Parts: sequence; structure tokens; C-alpha cells
Amino acid sequence: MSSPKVAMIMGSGSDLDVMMNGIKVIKGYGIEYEVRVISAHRAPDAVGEYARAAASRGIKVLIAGAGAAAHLAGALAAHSALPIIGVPLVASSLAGFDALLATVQMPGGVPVGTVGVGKAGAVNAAHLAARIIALSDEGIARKVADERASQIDKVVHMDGELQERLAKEGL
Ligand code: RP5
Repeated sequence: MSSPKVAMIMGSGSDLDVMMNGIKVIKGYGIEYEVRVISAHRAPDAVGEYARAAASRGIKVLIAGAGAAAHLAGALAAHSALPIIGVPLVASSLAGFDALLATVQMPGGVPVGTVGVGKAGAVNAAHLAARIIALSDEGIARKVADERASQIDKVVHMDGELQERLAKEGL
């Protein structure tokens, strides 16, 4: 079995339902991955150990999903020079705005690429990770191109349906 290229880390098991949307995208690309729960606040030493070992294990991109005072992506970035994508999640009465600010507002020199809050963020984190892998993997680059082409087809199809409907209504 080959070693994981992308790691999907989350702060709690309660994050899995949303992060699953990204896991499915990574799997769809055929990229080797691993999924872990490692909390920045509840297991800070484990976060450091994991992040420091990741590059030597062959991991190329870390995706970190966390909600509320979401410090997981930043904590990973403190311990690793790998590209890190943060996914802010909804986990408190602040509806993800707290996690968005905690993830995106990193000090200069400690980058976390932050995607949108919730499901679309998890999905986009996975597509972004695939694009990073694609820079050095022609097979994945082809799949990224196919994925983009299929999105164009979907919009063309939607436009066709819309035109038909308007014509039927005489509009
Ligand atoms: C964050 O706190 C986790 O990422 C999760 O989104 C949130 C709540 O965690 P639980 O209390 O459900 O474990 O650290």
C-alpha cells in the first residue's frame, strides 16, 4: 500500500460529517489519504508530533477542519512547512464566523490557506489539495482537468435546460 499524500485532520469526531464531503472528493481523485482526529486544544503535543513527522512520511498537503476557536490549522502550520489548508466549521452559536477568523487571521510568515465555512469549504480544500498534488503528478493533473471540464458541461447543460424552459413559457 502506498503512503498517504493528503492528510485530513479534524479537531473532533463531531467534525466528520462535514469533512466527509472533502474526503469523498480526495478519494474520487484516487489520491492516497489518511483521516485523523487531533485536537489543538485537547491534545496539543500530538498535533506537534504529527505535523513534524508529516513531510518525512510522504504527506504533501495537510487539510485541517475545526470549529469554534479553531486553532488546528494554525497549530499544524506552527510545526510544519507543508501547505496547510484550513476549513472553518460551524460548531458554536457564532455559526462558523469564530472558526473563520481563528483560521484565516494568521500572523505573517505562518501561512494557512483558508477556504469557506462548512461543506463547500471541505469540498474546495480537497480540490485545492488535488491541484497542489497535480503540480508534480501528471495523472492527478489529468483528473483535475477532467473535473473542470465536467463542471463546464454541467453549466452548459443547465443553460440549455433554462433556455428550453423559457421558450416553453414564451419568455
Ligand atoms: C473544535 O471544537 C472541534 O474542531 C469541533 O468543531 C468543536 C467542538 O468539538 P466537540 O466539543 O464536539 O468535540 O475544537
